[in-house]
Amino acid sequence: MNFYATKDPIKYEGPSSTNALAYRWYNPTQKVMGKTMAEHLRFAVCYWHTLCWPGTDPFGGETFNRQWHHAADPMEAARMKADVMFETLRLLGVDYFTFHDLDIAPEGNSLKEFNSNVTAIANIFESKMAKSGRKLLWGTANMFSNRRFMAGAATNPDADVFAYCAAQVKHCLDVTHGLGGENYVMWGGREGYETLLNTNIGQELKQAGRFLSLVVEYKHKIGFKGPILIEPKPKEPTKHQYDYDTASIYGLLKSYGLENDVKLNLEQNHAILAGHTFEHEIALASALGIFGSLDINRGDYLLGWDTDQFAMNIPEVALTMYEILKAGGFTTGGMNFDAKIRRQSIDPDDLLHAHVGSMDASARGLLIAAKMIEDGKISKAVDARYAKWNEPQNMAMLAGKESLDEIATRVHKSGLEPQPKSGRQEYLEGILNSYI
Ligand code: XUL
Ligand code: CO
Repeated sequence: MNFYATKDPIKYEGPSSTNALAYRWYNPTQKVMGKTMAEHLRFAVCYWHTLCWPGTDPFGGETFNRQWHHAADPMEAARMKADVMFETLRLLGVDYFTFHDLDIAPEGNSLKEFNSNVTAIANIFESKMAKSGRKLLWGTANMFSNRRFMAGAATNPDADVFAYCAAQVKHCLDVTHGLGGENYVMWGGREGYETLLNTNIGQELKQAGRFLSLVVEYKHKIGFKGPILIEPKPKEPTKHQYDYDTASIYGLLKSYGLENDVKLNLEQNHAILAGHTFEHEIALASALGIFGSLDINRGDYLLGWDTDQFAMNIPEVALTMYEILKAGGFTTGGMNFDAKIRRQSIDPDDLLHAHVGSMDASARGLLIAAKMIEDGKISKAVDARYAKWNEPQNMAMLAGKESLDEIATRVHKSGLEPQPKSGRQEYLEGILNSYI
């Protein structure tokens, strides 16, 4: 299918290139701290924004007029989208893609028909993947678009919806497993509520915990090796969403005993909707041992909703990459472009410019973050702040070897008087800017 004006794969041409569709910084084979850029960044193109969204907004209709949105046969449209996805990966030189079941195939008139449509397209993927060497970063089930999910998926007051969701996720996880998917994602867009007047929170949380446990049990049953990833978001579409942020999900995982099987897929725009920075969410997930993967995008700081723009702000991306490197890098995770072009960007090649720009910003961010780590000035300053914790007495205190009254006795005996030290924030911000 002829979709893009660009026909040849986009290449690395270096920072001085004047070609608008060339990588200036993303050089997949370039080594950074012992790994290639491709190994560090593990980019993925997402189906939903790239191929399914027609450019609508709450006040206006379709602007993109993609051919497949006007095909008479929905399976023919699905096959066109599959062709364009693999053409996008080829042109960008990106290894991974991601999808919701509903992105890749039409629902039909029953779950049985939906499952068989999903399987038919997955079979097409399988042969395209074998030919091209492209891979699936993750699959996920769309349990928020159809009206049956209007009051939630697993947390729906109607037990029939819970059971339906179990059947839908089972198939989507089977398909993801069959395609060698490296993770399986669950974003609970409607797992929340609009008003407490019609909601039993305690009951809904029990359902959420049971559903997640069922998915984890099934993952082990079929030998799916990758983690289940929950994607936090505080609101939109629901007013209050249970998977609010890293901290609240950690609490839920602990209470269900699932903290070793489930990790997080963190998204920049969701972090800022929750009142956090992206790097805060990554650093916290890493400290709690539940960091998994990223949906890389950018929210608008003036708007209270999920604008899902392509990440282009290099200093911000550098701070993201710094936390990723400190966390030890990705294992099964990667950087999924859960990002959409603006609805006025109606030329097919705008999709390529968006990905290339954001991949270059990520590569620059990676290089800056590597400098931050290798130079070590920032981490030295942090280590110095905590240095006293390495003294044997204080190590014992932290390890629980002293009781509150024993510590109090010691403090009185020694006449201990804490001496405040500078946090040196502006010094550190200056150091950071020297790397950018
Ligand atoms: C919604 C969102 C989803 C998830 C997958 O805000 O980010 O697209 O990434 O369901
Ligand atoms: Co997302």
